Amino acid sequence: MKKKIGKIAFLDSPYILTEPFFQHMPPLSLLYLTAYAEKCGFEAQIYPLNISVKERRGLYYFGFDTRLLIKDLKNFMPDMIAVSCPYSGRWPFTRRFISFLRSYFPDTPIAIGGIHPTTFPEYCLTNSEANYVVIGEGEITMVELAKHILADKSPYSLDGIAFFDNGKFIFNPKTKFIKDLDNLPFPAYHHIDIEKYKGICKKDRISQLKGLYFSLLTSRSCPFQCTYCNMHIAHGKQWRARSPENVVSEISYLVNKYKVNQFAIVDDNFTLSKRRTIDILKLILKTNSIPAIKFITPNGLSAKTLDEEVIFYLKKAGALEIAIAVESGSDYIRNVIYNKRLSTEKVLEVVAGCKKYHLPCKAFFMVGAPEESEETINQTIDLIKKIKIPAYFNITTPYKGTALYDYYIKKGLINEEDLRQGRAMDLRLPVEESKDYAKIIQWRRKLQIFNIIYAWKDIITSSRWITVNNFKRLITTSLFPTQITQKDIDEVLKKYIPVNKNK
Ligand code: B12
Ligand code: SF4
Repeated sequence: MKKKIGKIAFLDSPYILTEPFFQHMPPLSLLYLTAYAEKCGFEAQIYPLNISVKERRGLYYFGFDTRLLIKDLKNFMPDMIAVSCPYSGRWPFTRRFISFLRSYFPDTPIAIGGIHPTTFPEYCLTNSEANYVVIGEGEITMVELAKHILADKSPYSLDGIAFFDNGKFIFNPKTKFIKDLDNLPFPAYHHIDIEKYKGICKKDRISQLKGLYFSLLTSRSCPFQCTYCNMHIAHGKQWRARSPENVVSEISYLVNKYKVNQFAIVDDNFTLSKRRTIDILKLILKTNSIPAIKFITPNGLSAKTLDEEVIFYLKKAGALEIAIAVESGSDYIRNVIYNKRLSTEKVLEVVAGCKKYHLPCKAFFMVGAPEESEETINQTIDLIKKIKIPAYFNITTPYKGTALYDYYIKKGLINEEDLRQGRAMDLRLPVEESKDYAKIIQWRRKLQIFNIIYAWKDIITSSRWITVNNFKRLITTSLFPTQITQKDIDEVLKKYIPVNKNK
């Protein structure tokens, strides 16, 4: 066997949530990074989270059995450790987790990546014991970084890197993105204990899919400019798409190798090109090596890219449910504040199309935009009454790198430090300091109650999938939401991520 050029350990980082929402598969980012590092001649190992514990007050902790993890890592003896921080709310955990790793591996270079370090590279480096931040899309930079370190060369000239060099902060923004995604290897599922995940998915069913499913990423980025979205800082402004043949060959590979025929399509904008979407769906239907598959789109499709023909093919090719991002019932909030460029008529048309083809559809909304008021909340209620589909409500979060962020900072509505520390991050983390917090929570609850009345009646009386547990979860999170406080975070960190400097 050809000798590997070095070893990289890719680790997820722990988190807490108010729902038992364990990751049903390791994050795609790590699966892609691992696969690419292997393709480039590295020995790579992926370490997904392996414990989930119900904490007090309805909080759930997802993390590592740390003793086992250290044992495994010591056996592997990586030349480099790479840790993911996939969203801001995880930062307090990622940071502590890095200190934990550092106490066992004092000299091993640690790189971090994901949207939060990408947004705040200098802060994340000065406030953790990591050595490098890989900015944005990470496959190529990560491999180049590891090669530089092994060759004892400074990564000074790499695209998309941040680090300190003798106290001087070096920051090279991300400017080059992978043009032809068909050249990437498929995610490294061969490193995953599939049986274990089958168990998790069986026990904890949160979507319409029954049992194990795989995530599929058929494209990266999105050309739209919603004012609350900062995905561009990781994946650039240009939409890059895999060919239908490449996507379908991945599906065929996964179905045949793992005997799993369920998928979650997690693109930023899967349906942007109508031609490509329909080509993928038709190809799925005519490929003999693929039996009937089922899929969902958990992070939302752009409603303005959908029409009856696309909905027809989505349903025909196996969509069990789609989600659409509506964000507000107020045209003003949706189009002026959020820049969605999506009319209420289009939302109604898409929902009607889904009803026509019996494709269950759910809607995502946000609450708490600048200029949100009783009036705009009532407009959202009016829309819920009309569409009568299940709706989910997140709190508007002005991530750095968005137009909304600039607005919030200018108006003094948010403190950048809260965002940096991963604190002001939707309802799941403490944002009680933010000025209109209590009002936003009240609005959200009002919307949730209307949603239960108007949408869930429709579901319960229809033949749609629903479980007692899911319904219980909806009622509990709507009427008695648990709020995570800083104290909860501190306690969980101490309890589950021990940091012992004398190791
Ligand atoms: C798919 C997705 C999900 C899926 C995840 C499915 C799965 N199996 O992984 C679901 C629907 C579950 C989800 C949930 C949430 N998500 Co989400 N999600 C996304 C989405 C659309 C794509 C992520 C993805 O897989 N991309 C594909 C991979 C290949 O790209 P990537 O993750 O960016 O990774 C690349 C680079 O970032 C980098 N990289 C990443 N990690 C690392 C680590 C190292 C060491 C290195 C070197 C590089 C590196 O290299 C990777 C490969 O190129 C992003 C938007 C986006 N495009 O980033 C939002 C996004 C990440 N999610 C977001 C949020 C807020 C959430 C939630 C917290 C929402 C909520 N309130 O519930 C939850 C968290 C739930 C949880 N338990 O983790 C935000 C984060 C914003 C922020 N600053 O925090 C994003 C950016 C969307 C947004 N703009 O609002 N999400
Ligand atoms: S459509 Fe989605 S991915 Fe595209 S800019 Fe808007 S929120 Fe971001």
